[in-house]
Parts: sequence; structure tokens; C-alpha cells
Amino acid sequence: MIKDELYCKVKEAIDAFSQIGEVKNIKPWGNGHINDTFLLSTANKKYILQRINHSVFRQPYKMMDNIDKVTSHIIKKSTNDTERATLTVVKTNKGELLFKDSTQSYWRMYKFLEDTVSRDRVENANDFYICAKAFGHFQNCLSDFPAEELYEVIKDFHNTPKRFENFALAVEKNAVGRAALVKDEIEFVSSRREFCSILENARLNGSLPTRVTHNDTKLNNILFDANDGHAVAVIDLDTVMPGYSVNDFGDSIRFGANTAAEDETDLAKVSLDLELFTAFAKGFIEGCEGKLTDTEISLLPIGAMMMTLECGMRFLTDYLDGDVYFKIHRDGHNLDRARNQFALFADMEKKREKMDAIIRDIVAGKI
Ligand code: ADP
Ligand code: GN1
Ligand code: MG
Repeated sequence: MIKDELYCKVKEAIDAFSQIGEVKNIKPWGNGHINDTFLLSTANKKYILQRINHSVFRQPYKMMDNIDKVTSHIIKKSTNDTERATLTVVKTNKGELLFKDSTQSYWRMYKFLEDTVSRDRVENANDFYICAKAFGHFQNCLSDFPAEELYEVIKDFHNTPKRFENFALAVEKNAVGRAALVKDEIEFVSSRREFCSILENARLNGSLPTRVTHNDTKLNNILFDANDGHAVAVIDLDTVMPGYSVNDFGDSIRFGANTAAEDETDLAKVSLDLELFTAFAKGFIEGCEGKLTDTEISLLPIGAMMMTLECGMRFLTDYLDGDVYFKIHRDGHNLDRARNQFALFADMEKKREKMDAIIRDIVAGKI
């Protein structure tokens, strides 16, 4: 059900794209935490309409410019299934990449990638391997794209020490009086402050390169072919900008190799599935086709841990700030998500040596 007020805005946006023909059906779509997504159907085609979260993406035109550049690069390099190889922006009637409505919200449209499915949970190790190859291929495909041409859409997005500082400020500010309720969680993060700087230090000492990265490599940001399950396209390109390959790897592990959903409240169900970790690591390394340095490969487990701790810290920060960033669907949702990520991180701490050994075995061709 779309609320009346929002429905009015959706209609206003659709009018700005009237060249697509009469829209017969409108449905809320997907499970993203940031934008509002709708599926539109005309007599013979489908489209994705999205209201951009303007408080997260402060420069939507620059973001769309990044997407335009990256998708053009991917198309140039694609040899088959070019219609579905990446997102295709549908311009407004005025030929623009975005429509600004009467409340100053920005809307964009993409062609719907037909005969595809997205998944919120990993069903088996092979699907996860396929997903990893797709994210690795994405990395590989953009390895010759000049990173300096991309705008930094969200400043310090995966700068974990900076995320720690923001978390510490949120604790101090205690905007909605919740700090006393989460003493254990605050302590969990605070005692891991040094860990937060491992990747930034590696960049500073020259051992970790900055690359063009996706920065939001959740499983549901891959579309799979509905018939044979192969990976069709990497979507949700809003955060493509300079970053670290190991964080792209890590965010997928955080989301997909958790034995429970990201917001599962029964923490006994939360753990790192090493079989899934192995499948993803193998697929990612293969998909990158030799583009990763030895240091990057050895830091993959750290990337997984970093993204898990950082994401938990972001959820906890948002809980302390009064739930102003991530969409929540119940009271305490951000806290549930934060606890879940901390449980996963704690399990990763126990499994760190096993993760390192798996990576070594993949590199040695034993897996
Ligand atoms: P968010 O940033 O909120 O996560 P996404 O861009 O990932 O938004 O879109 C949300 C969901 O909508 C995706 O997980 C996917 O299921 C679906 N989706 C987005 N774009 C397309 C597209 N072009 N074709 C088909 N499905 C899409
Ligand atoms: C958000 O937009 P979505 O749902 O794919 C967030 C990611 C978090 C993720 C946690 C722009 O991703 O950084 O890891 O939620 N995206 C942004 O589920 O902040
Ligand atoms: Mg998404």
C-alpha cells in the first residue's frame, strides 16, 4: 500500500516521464534501506522509479553523472546481453537525468531489467559464488576507469575511523537519551577502536590501493536471471566511487555469509558461514582476474570484519541519533541490526585464522 501523499508524488513524477506511455500499475518494490523504489508497468514495458533519499545523497545530479559514466564504461566493455548488462537511465521528458518535484525531492527512472530476480538471502554456496564473480567482474571491468573522474558521493562513506568518530559524537550528544540503554554495545565498539584504522593505515603506508568500487555490495544489489540463475547485472550504483576492493568483498560477506538475516534478533542464529565465505572468496578472486594485489588478497578477511563492525557502528549511531538515516520497520530496529552485526563480528574474531587459511588455500589452488 502506498500512502496517499506519497502516491500523489509518484503520480507527479510519472508525469515528468510521460514518454513511456500510460502507466497501468504502480507497486512499491525491493527492500532497500535508503531510496523509495516503485515498479511501474505500462502496456508492454516495466520501469523502476526511485525517489532519491536527498538527505543521504546531497548532490543527486553529481551522483547521476557518476552513474552515467560508469554504466557507459560497462556497456562499452560488454559483449553479450548488452540490454541487461547494466542499468539504463530513462531521461525525463525534458531530457534530464532527474526530475525535481514540487517538494524538492528528486526522482529517476531506470529500464526494468526483465526476467531477473533479486535475493535477500543466500540460498546455496553456488549462488553466492556466482554473485561473487559478478562483483569481482565489476571490479575488474572498472579497473581501468580513472577514479578521479568520479565524485565522492558520500564523503568518508567507508572511512571506518571517521565512522568511529561519528559514533563517539553520537554517544556524547545522546540526542534522544538512549545511550544508557546500550552501554554494552557502546563498550563493544569502543574496545575495538584500533581495529577501525587497519585499512586506512594500509592505504597511508602505500600498501592498499584506492580503486573504483561499488561500496554497497549486498546480495540484493545483484540481479540474477530468472530462468538459469546466472548473474545478469550489478545494480544500485549510487555509491560507486573511489574505495577499497576489500570493503566490496567485505560488505558482501557481512550480508550474505551471515547465517541469519541482518536484523535477526535471536543472536544464537548469527554466525559466519565458512562454506559461504569460501565460495564468495573464490568467486571474487576469480572475477577480479588478477587485478588484486597480494596485499589486497591477504586483507580480504579484514575487509569482511571491517564492513561488519562499521555497519554495526552505523546502525548503533543511528539508534543513538533517533533513527534518522536508515529506514526502520519497528521500534528498536536499528539496535537489533547493530547487535546482530556485533554478534557476527565477534564470531569473525574467533574465525579469523580460519578465514586467513581459506584465502591462502584459494590462492594456492587447493580450493
Ligand atoms: P536501494 O538503494 O534502496 O537499495 P536499489 O537501487 O537497490 O535501492 O533498488 C531496490 C530493489 O529494486 C533492488 O534490490 C532490486 O530488487 C530492484 N531493482 C532496482 N533497479 C532495478 C532494475 N533496473 N531492474 C529490476 N529490478 C530493479
Ligand atoms: C544501505 O541502500 P541499501 O539498503 O542497499 C546502506 C549501506 C548499508 C546497508 C545495510 C547509501 O544499503 O551502506 O550497508 O543499508 N546504503 C547507504 O543494510 O548508506
Ligand atoms: Mg539496494
